[in-house]
Amino acid sequence: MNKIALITGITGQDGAYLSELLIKKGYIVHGIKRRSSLLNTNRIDHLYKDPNQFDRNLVLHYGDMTDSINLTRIISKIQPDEIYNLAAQSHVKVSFDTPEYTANVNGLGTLRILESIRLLKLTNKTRIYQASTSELYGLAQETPQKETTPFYPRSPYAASKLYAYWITINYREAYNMFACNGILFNHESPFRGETFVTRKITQALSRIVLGIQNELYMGNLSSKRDWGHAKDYVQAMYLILQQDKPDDYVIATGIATTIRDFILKTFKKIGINLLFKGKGINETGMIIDLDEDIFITKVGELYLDIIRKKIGLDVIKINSTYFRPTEVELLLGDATKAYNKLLWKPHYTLDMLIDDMITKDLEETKRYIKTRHTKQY
Ligand code: NAP
Ligand code: F7E
Repeated sequence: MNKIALITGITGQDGAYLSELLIKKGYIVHGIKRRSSLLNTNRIDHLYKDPNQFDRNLVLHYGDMTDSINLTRIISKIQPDEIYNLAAQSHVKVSFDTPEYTANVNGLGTLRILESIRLLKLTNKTRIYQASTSELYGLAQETPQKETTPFYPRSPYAASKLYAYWITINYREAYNMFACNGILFNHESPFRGETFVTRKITQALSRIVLGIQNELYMGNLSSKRDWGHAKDYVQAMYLILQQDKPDDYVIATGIATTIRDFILKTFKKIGINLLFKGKGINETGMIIDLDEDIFITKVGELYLDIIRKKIGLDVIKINSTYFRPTEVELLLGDATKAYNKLLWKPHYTLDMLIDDMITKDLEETKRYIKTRHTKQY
């Protein structure tokens, strides 16, 4: 018998990688997708099969984390062995603009899933993974952060996830449910949403070197993040639900990098050297020189003239719109427990992650330019 998994947030970055992983492992994967005016299934289109086929291993259901009845109906119909609760309003900056909605989806949404399981008497059958986050550490009380580090949330997003974290533990203790928190540090990939900092940088880099963007406006360049690859992190989610006992785990690489250094590394990958000067809102990043051999190999000779003309120009600037009312300055994780108990270790280094993201963004931008010039309406 194939195991049955339900993934909320299946159309997101992690939902896509996790679906791929579980399907490879022989699962029938069900996903909850909210209604939108465009289809929005780009990240899972390669896994999707025509609903008229009988041997489907990926099934989508319309639903929403704010709709308890809908969630209960789907869970009742599917009777899942495992639920991965990944759906969330996941953008920290946006949570300051939509605090109530963020609390509803991320906090109460988690409660709705847990309560459905209880109501449907599936507590002995269904295991639950809750997508908890390093944002819980916020104003970090110790470094590196591990499972025992006290939390200090610094945004409506983090506060909503704090509720979700504790309600998951409460249902585990009160009703003996197999409910676990993965406290995942930042993880990125070519599938990362375009407004998160790493993807914003790799996408802007491709647009700048291919000649369709002049500058990249950024927020706080000094904060540090512990970045891994989403492909590695979904492996950890799966492992967390395969253990004998439910528990909570930090998942991280143990290396933190500033946003500024991420930008420097990213540009350097394709032969561009930047120099940062100035402070605060007046800080800028200028192209100071170019390794043409690397540029030709990574981007192509065709684009050399475009980048030559940008030497000596500021391509990175600051816009205070991207500052947050309260910032999380440093996140650095200690995943020793996961290394020891789950035997989980990341395969991707930061360099490999950046390579993967730049390669895909250059391909995508070149495709975009080509279709933009040839499309006829
Ligand atoms: P993501 O790309 O933003 O995906 C979020 C998913 O949730 C999308 O499928 C989104 O649907 C769905 N969603 C949002 N609101 C919903 C609602 N009201 N009802 C149903 N679905 C809804 O996030 P991610 O990076 O894959 O992260 C997955 C989870 O891990 C999130 O809970 C996030 O908070 C958490 N997390 C992420 C990281 C990280 O670094 N990536 C680290 C720690 C924890 P649409 O496609 O329609 O928007
Ligand atoms: O910001 C700084 C920003 O939006 C990282 C989510 O997946 O990971 C993510 O949350 C840092 C912050 O991710 C820009 O101020 C500077 O210090 O990529 P981010 P995040 O806030 O760490 C955690 C673990 C989650 O759980 C969340 O769901 O980068 N930064 N300039 C900027 N950030 C953005 N987005 N845009 C800028 O222009």
